[in-house]
Amino acid sequence: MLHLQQYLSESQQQEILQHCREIGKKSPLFSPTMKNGSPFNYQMTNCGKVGWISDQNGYRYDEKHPVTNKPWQPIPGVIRNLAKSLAAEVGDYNYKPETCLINYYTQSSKLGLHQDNTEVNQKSPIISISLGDDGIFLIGGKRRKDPTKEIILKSGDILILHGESRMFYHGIKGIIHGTSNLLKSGGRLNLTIRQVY
Ligand code: MD3
Ligand code: FE
Repeated sequence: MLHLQQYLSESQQQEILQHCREIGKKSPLFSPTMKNGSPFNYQMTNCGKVGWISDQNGYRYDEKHPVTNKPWQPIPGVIRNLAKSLAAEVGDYNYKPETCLINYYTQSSKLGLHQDNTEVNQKSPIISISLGDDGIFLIGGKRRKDPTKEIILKSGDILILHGESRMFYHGIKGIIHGTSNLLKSGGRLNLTIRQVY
């Protein structure tokens, strides 16, 4: 795992945020549910050929927004190019950014410890971009019971999950409200770019 702290400048963060707002107009944030119907306590949307969704039928990559039933918007060029150059940093010169999951966390949001295993391709790196309030990120190991450590993800930070760390258990314990003024109404946005296939 590579943690690039304060990697993005203020203006790069603003530019990516603006793209997220545009995406949100056509593909609004939604609250996914688990198989048992209980909602996740954060909201999400996607861009790219496919997007990660979860509902009564379980989780999967789908070509359409679950509420509007319209195709996702393309991944903005700046985000695609950034992801490609970051993947190259860890030795993947053939990276295809196929999807970008946009998660939005408010004060009470969290994301329990889990492994990312929906992707057909579980070898390509995952690129994460943090914007807004600090996130308290937990990272463990390959087994759920492995000890975890806390890492604070700040606005402009990048995480690259590659090699062994790609399959490590991880989650978001919470966010620290009021630690950034990038988002006018507070909260934290995380963009996760993946090559799914
Ligand atoms: C570590 N998102 O969407 S991003 C997820 O902040 C997810 O929204 C968190 O976990 C968020 O699945 C964490 C950083 C991240 C992404 C993928 C990983 C960390 C990871 C995959 C393996 C290990
Ligand atoms: Fe994850």
